[in-house]
Amino acid sequence: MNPIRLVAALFVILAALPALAGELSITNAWSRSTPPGVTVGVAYFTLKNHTSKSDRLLKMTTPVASKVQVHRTEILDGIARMREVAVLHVDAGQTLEFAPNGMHLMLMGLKQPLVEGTTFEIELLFEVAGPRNVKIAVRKD
Ligand SMILES: [Cu+2]
Repeated sequence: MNPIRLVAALFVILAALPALAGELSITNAWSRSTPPGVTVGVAYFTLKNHTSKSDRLLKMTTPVASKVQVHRTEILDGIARMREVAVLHVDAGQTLEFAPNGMHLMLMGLKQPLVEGTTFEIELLFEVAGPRNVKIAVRKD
């Protein structure tokens, strides 16, 4: 198969994926590189609950940090503050965007700098959908 046909075939397969009902998906996962000595990092992604059931995030772990939390950035009187979202709910059919200045995953106690061009994994455990292992691509800050 020539490369163009292969790409076209892959595209058809990828385009068909959202049609598979019942998926809780995490896409576009990325993080920022961190300078040496910095012990906190972030991760962003798009979380889509294509299932017919509401779900809840129970737990997150990653080899690169001692703790992962869901945070929300709020601007109050021109000052950005981060608050922990103690329990993250995602309704049936809901899409949640984790993005700069909004919701994000906060990686605390980084064990190593996050280096541009590398990837790391975060395992998210959902009450209904079960575990999701997400590969996070580190970009330049
Ligand atoms: Cu934060």
